[in-house]
Amino acid sequence: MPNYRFPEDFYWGTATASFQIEGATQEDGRGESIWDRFASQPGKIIGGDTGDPACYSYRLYPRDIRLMQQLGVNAYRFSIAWPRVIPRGTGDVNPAGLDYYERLVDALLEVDITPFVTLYHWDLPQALQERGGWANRETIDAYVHYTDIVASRLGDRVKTWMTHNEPWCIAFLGHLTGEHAPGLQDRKMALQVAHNVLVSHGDAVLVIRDRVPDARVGMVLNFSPGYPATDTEADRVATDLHHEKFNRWFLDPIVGRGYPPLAWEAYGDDVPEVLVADAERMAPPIDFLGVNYYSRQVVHDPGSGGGKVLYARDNDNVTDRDWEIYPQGLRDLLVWLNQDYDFPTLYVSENGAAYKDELTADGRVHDPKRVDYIRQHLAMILQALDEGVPVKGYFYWTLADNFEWAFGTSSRFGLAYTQFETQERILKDSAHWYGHVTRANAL
Ligand code: IFM
Repeated sequence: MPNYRFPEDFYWGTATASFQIEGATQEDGRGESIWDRFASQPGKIIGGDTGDPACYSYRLYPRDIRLMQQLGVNAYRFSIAWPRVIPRGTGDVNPAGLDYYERLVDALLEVDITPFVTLYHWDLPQALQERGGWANRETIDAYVHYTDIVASRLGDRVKTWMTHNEPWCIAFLGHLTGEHAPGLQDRKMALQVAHNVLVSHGDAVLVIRDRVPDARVGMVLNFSPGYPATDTEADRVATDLHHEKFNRWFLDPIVGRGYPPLAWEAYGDDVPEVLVADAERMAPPIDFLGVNYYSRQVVHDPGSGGGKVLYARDNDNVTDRDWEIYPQGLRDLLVWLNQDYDFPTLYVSENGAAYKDELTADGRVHDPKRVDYIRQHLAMILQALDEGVPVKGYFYWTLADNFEWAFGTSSRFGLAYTQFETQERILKDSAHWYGHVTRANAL
C-alpha cells in the first residue's frame, strides 16, 4: 500500500519575502534598499512595477494571517527587511521596524502558526551598496550586527532561523547577469559576493546560537539538478560541471568541504579571494537545510571544446515562466542530499508555479495546473520520505501573488490571487485544495 500520509510533526507552510510583499517602502523610517533603487530604473521591471504597494503586508499582515488560517498551515516562512530595522545598514536602529516584526510574530503565534524567519532575502540597504555591497567584506560585519539585533529582539519567540535565501541568486542574478539588484555584470565580483555571503552565513549562525540557545538554524539554497541530454561522455562532464557550479558551489563550503574542484578550475582567475580562516568560518554545524526546488536542467555539451553548456527542455511541459515541470527532480535531489550529506532535517522551503491566473465571472480563480504541480511534487516528497529522507516541512511559494522581482506583478505564483488595486486576496482553487491536504496531513 503506498503511503499517502505525512509525518505527524510535518510543517505545512507558505513562503514570502519582505520586499515582495510588504510595500510601505517609505513608511515608519524604513531605509532605501537596493531593490528600491533598482526598480526605480526604467526598463528593469516588467510593467514598471516597484515594491509599492506589493501586497501592502506591512499594514495588511492580519489579512495574510487570515489566509494562512484558511489554508490550514502551521508554519509561515517570511523574511525581515534589513533596511526597515537598520535603515542605513549600520548605525541607528529603527524601533518601528523591529516593532513591526514583533507584531507579526505575535500575531502568528497567537493562532499557532510557527514563524520561520529568513534574515536576508535580497533587500540590502542601499547605503551598504554604495560602499561596495556584498563584494565588500565590511558587509559581512554589518550583516552579523543586524542579525544580532533581530535575534536579540525576536529570539524569545522565533526559534527557526534561516540566514540567507538563495545565495546563487544574490551572486549571479545580482552581479553577473544583472537581472536583479544591484544590476551589475562582473563574474569575478559575483564569485566574491557568493563567498562573502557564505562567510556571513557562518558568522550569523554563531551569533544566533549565542543569543537564542534553543534556536534551530539553517540556510536556504536553490537547487536545480542536472541531467545529461544524451548518454555521452561530453554531456556527462558538462552535467557534472553544472552540478558543481549551481548546486555544490554553495553547499559544499557550508558543510566544510570547500569549493568543488571542477568549478573552481573552470572559473580560472575569477575565483574569489579566500582568507585562511574562511573555510572554517563558513561551516559551523547547522540544524537543517532549506531546499528550494522549481525545476531541473537538461545539460548538453555540443562539443565546442569550451565546455559550453546548453539547457534543453520539453516545451510542452513548462509553467508560465518557461520552467520545465519535473517533479522527479525533487525526489532525486532530496535523496542525493540525504545520501551525500548529513543534514538532520531538510525542509522544502520553496516550491511553486506561476500561471496566467484569471479571476472569472464566478468570482473564483481556477488553476488546475497549479494543483497538479503541487500534487506531483508532494508525491515525490512522500516517496523521498519512504526512502528515509528526513523531510520535515513543505512551504509553497507563495502565499499570495506578489512582486516577483524583474517580472513585477506580472508573474503570479500565489495560492491567493492578489487584486493589486484593491488589495483584495481571493483564494484560488489550489488554495482550497492545499487546505484539504494540510488538514488531512495526507495526499
Ligand atoms: O519569488 C522567488 C523567491 O523570491 C525566491 N525563489 C524563487 C521565487 C520564484 O521566482
